[in-house]
Amino acid sequence: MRIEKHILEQHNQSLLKEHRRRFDFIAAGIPDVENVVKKLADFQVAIPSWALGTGGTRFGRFSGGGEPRNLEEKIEDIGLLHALNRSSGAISLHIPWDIPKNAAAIKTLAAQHGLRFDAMNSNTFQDQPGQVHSYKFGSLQHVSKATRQQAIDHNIEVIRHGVELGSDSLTVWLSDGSCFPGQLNFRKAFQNTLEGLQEIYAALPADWKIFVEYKAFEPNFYSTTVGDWGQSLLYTSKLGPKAYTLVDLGHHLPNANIEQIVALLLMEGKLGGFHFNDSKYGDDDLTVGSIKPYQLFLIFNELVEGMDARGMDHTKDLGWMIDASHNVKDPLEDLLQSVEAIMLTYAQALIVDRKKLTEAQLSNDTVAAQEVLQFSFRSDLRALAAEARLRAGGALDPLALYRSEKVRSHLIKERGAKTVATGL
Ligand code: PSV
Ligand code: MN
Repeated sequence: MRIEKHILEQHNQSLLKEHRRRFDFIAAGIPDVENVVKKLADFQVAIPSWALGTGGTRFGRFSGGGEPRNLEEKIEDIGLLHALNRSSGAISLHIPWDIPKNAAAIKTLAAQHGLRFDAMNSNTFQDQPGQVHSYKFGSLQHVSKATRQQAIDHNIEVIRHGVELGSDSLTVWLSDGSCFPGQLNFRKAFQNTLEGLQEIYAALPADWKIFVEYKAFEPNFYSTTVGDWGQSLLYTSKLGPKAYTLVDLGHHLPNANIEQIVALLLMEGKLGGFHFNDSKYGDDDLTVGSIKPYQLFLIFNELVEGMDARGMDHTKDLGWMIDASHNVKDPLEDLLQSVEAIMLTYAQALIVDRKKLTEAQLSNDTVAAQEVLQFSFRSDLRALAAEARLRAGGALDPLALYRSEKVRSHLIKERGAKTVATGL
């Protein structure tokens, strides 16, 4: 489904006067507000192809209907999001959930929606029909060379698909690990995994990056072979300059100081990608910013400070992706909320008074440092994000327009109430 241009314009027109009032008010208090709005307009967050269906747990899955039935429909859904918010201009594929049958046609379709292909994701955490060797006891860490080789070959095949689509990075998330003490020799599991990653690394095209994603637990509940940022950094340091660590917000033990992890990885030039979500307990995959918005702000504060310290381009030097999938919301509404939460938090980090913060740090003025950060966090910057969208041709209130256009009902009519998108 597409939203007609005149409908979008009508929507914006109806909200314009109130928007102007809000924007002028907040803009008056922000030095260099134009620069902030431009950065917001340029910032794009990739949507994973598995987030367009309702997620499930082992206890059940409750589809809301109208889920995309194939890759073409997934692209159509992301194109719709992008038309509404102008900030979802990339798609991230999981192979084999979304193997493009005709890569050239898929690339053209995506381009028609203004989308490019972000990082490709391999999958060696599930067995696929007809697969020769099982990943029940791991993939790259496996004690059998044949299983490891199968996992290596799969990753190389994913790179090949990515090259055809114009992607330039591979994200490897391994569920490898163990469920019980004694099950694994930790050193051998690490070395097998490293050797496998080295073979995959060797197959990367010259301009590609590989992201090694870590996760504290699940599906393995005793040890994980890429379990934390230290282990990921060990692999990526040994692999070489094209290897980076990927931080997924949900992959830490409770209360981990993610902002400090981000700061140090950036300092080392080893932060490559980011997966956004939120959680209360573990890898809950809830909407980013819905549970711990202050933590998200502190992380963005380090991201902006750390990227600026290295002269990095916010828009393309890190891979930004949403990685969430839960059980109760309309996935498209959830993604609109997710992108909005990211934009607002990015904006808050952009307006932090760095000079004042440094002064406070250098004079050990803890109170002043907190005041600086919380001033930004408590600023309502929704009008800045809306202005960026407006200038980029998007909707002032994407969610309201999505609802008033009854997008989900149209999708159900078109695709059916019982469709199930590929993914978890
Ligand atoms: C694993 O929990 C993860 O975060 C990885 O990024 C996967 O690719 C994704 O979720 C989907 O399973
Ligand atoms: Mn992830």
